[in-house]
Amino acid sequence: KKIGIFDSGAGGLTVLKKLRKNLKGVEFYYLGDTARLPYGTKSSETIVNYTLQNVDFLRTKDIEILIVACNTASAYSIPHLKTKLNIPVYGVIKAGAKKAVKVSENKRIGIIGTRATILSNSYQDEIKKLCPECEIFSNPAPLLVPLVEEGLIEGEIAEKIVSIYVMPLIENKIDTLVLGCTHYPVMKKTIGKIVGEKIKLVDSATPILEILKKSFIFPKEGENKTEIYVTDYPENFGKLSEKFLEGNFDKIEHIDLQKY
Ligand code: DGN
Repeated sequence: KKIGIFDSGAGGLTVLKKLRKNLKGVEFYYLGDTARLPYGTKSSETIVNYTLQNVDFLRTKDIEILIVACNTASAYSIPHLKTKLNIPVYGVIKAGAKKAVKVSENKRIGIIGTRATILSNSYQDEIKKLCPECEIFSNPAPLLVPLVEEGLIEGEIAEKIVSIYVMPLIENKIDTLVLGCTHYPVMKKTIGKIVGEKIKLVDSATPILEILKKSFIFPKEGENKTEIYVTDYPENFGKLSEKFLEGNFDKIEHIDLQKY
């Protein structure tokens, strides 16, 4: 199977990591649109345009499944992608919302994400569809994306910033916190330290893996192949990828999306 995955930057690597660890015999094509990151502060039109261009590139790799490993792009682009493509398309929001409803016991769910994701109300709508009685508390946490892209994921500064974003949610007695941005799981240790053990963290990677396993038959054996493409300098991204993926990949290359 050939799976295409994209994010605005390194965040989607948290999804790629999970899939690489748990699936066999898959060719992964990852695109990080680093030249145009962040998406989380942009308008819905811009986010949709960027997404469609990213997908035009991934289609040149003959992908059979598309994973939108970016909550911001998932919030605005899934219907556009579904009409444009004749392959299965999975966004991280629906998957994450379903998981949050499943694990929450007190039905008080917190969400952090980029400003665009929170403003789109996508998580809120998906959760309400599945659980009308659920109470939802959300807070945009925009500074976490640059912290992750800079590798500043632990320590005093990271903890302070995480606290500012999650404290208001904790005060509302949530028992589940959705990490509604694929960058955030990289900071899971820090986030876990701030929220404490009682609050369950839901990220985008596990629900996507579960959906794929349910929907397709994957080979039981076979090496995976991973190619990474970025729209800006590959050097830094290569270093980040090694760190985030905890393993090597077959290639990393700069691409110019104008050509696709
Ligand atoms: N990783 C992206 C997400 O899940 O929303 C957003 C990162 C960004 O572009 N700000």
